[in-house]
Amino acid sequence: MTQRRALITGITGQDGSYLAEFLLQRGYQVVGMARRASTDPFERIEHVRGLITLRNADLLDQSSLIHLLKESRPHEIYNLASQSFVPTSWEQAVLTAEFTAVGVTRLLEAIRFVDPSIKFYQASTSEMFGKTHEVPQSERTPFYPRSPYGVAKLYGHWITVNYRESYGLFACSGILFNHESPRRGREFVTRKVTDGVARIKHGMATKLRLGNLDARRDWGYAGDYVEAMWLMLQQDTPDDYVIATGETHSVRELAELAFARAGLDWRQHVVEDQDLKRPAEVDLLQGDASKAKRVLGWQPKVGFRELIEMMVDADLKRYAEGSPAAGLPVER
Ligand code: NAP
Ligand code: F7E
Repeated sequence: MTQRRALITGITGQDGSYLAEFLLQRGYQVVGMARRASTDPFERIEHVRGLITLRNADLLDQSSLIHLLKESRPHEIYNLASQSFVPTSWEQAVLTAEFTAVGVTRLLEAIRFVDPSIKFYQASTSEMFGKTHEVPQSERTPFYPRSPYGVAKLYGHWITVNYRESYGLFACSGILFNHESPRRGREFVTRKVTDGVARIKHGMATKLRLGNLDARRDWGYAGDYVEAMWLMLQQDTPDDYVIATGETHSVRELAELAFARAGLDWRQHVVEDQDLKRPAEVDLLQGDASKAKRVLGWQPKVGFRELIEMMVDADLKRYAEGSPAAGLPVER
């Protein structure tokens, strides 16, 4: 049997690193697409770097994508690359649309041009639900995005559905709710909190500034969610699936739990900062993943408490070991 080949865009990101590990364990040949940078962005994939092939291409550059597909000839493509931080999408709205929205069309066009039998996974998001009045949210819930990021992702979702219906491509859209890990970027709230807890515990800071403490999210573990991406591409027919834990927690609960893990009282350290609040907020997300459970046989394994404690422990360890990356500034 021929060895399966997978191409991952966004290989240097959180999900890219977990998906690369997952596919390597299943015997895949993994090609990772990275954009050229003057500094080394490969910290998250250092441990598998010798086992994968890295190629330069950019979602902004159509011919680089066509060339990459011709050269690597993947059976499956996982499109994880995007500008993924919601606040940046207000500051760089047009660039976000270029990467996160039109970038998906560029990749789908490259598939059509090079090999329409390639199976395609699009990283869609619960941010597409935005201002929703239905709880929990499923594949049937109407979309109402609340940021340029959410709007761009909604385009990516619909163009994936459209290319499936127009050209018969095996194209799936995974509507994933927030998923986190010790490899999460430090600007996202879970990691910002667990990193902040570790700094405070190690005497490097006393306060942690946060925005909206009342926002509620359905937070799962990234390691569990990459399995769902793969399962979608192993079905007989392409479809779209919500991936979530079904539980929702507030940022306040997250802070309470994370500080308590380190023996600290969150109320003595957290400062609510109006400047960190968003122009338009997504107040409450809670997913209904019953379709994925029924059709894919997918189940989340790591619960909220276990996830946050895993992240706090990893950050405490990092600072205790004096890891150089531990000292990087937090952006927000
Ligand atoms: P992440 O850590 O921010 O990684 C994003 C990746 O995209 C990085 O590898 C980045 O490369 C790459 N990228 C950005 N612009 C690019 C471009 N123009 N060309 C090529 N690569 C580019 O994101 P993540 O948390 O792993 O999420 C993976 C995907 O799932 C994203 O599309 C995100 O929007 C989506 N998503 C995430 C969640 C979540 O909770 N994590 C939930 C739903 C959907 P550099 O290293 O060069 O910056
Ligand atoms: O914010 C609130 C903030 O930045 C979560 C991305 O992966 O998941 C992520 O998007 C909530 C929001 O994630 C701070 O207002 C309070 O309500 O961790 P976040 P996000 O915006 O939900 C989705 C599914 C994606 O697709 C995205 O790519 O936390 N919050 N205080 C804060 N958020 C941040 N970042 N920083 C704060 O200080």
